[in-house]
Amino acid sequence: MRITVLTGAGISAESGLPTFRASDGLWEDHRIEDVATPEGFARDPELVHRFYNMRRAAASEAQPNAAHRALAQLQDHHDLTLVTQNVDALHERGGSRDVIHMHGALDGALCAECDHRWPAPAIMSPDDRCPNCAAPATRPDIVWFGEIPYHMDRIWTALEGADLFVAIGTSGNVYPAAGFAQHASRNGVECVELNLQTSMNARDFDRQIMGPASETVPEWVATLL
Ligand code: BV8
Repeated sequence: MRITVLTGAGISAESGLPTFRASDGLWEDHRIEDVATPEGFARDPELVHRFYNMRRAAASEAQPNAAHRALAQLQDHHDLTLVTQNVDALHERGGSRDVIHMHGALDGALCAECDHRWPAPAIMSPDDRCPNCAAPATRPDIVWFGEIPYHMDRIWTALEGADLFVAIGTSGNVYPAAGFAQHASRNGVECVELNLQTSMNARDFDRQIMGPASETVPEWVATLL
């Protein structure tokens, strides 16, 4: 069976990584929409690097949970395309391969000047110079609000060609990810949502399975093995 899965912050919540909604979209009294933007970075690169340095440290300490591991098991038995909005590496550390990070990853660094990419150091600062062109223009390789998500062509194709689309632990607030269920549904794909609370786009799904991901994902995967 061809399955396309989209995960959000909810799948990493039980690994100790706070979701965006849990903090009411705030970080150190800044709206995340203000920090996670090119404008925010241009305005205060030190603040934005601090935001990602803190999240990179938290993500490297966190452990994958039963939900991450269950998706890795699913990949051994079905034609799975795993798309994540998350910037942590818990899917990979839980055993998943070929994970599509549509919003980038904390482990990646990018040069805003020459587009060079390299593994991010634990701590990044505005003074760092690009290892390729030496410009002081390094940034986390993260897709900010107002920027184009990565791998969209591959994602649209995976949504259209799936037998089943499943969204796990995402609030359906942010586009284009929030539109994936509608896109799949329009292509005749069955859509299921696994969530702790009802999402903004719940009506786009044929079915909801409510509960914590560490319970609902292994149970759902078990029905497919
Ligand atoms: C783009 C990286 C053009 C950064 C992120 C007005 C209307 C509509 C859209 C817009 C608009 N104005 C602007 C836009 C576009 C904008 C957007 O959607 N804004 C929103 C705020 C309205 N989008 C963009 O700018 C995107 N780019 O549109 O480009 C384009 C369009 C189409 C095609 C090509 C190009 C780029 C957005 C990317 C921003 N970067 N992340 C970082 O991490 O710092 S977004 C970030 O927030 C996440 O990646 C995720 O995408 C998003 C929401 O997070 P969730 O993962 O859903 O987490 P959340 O906290 O919201 O919810 C947690 C969920 O988990 C809840 O449902 C909860 O119930 C559940 N949960 C909690 N615990 C558990 C659980 N579930 C299970 N078990 C548990 N234990």
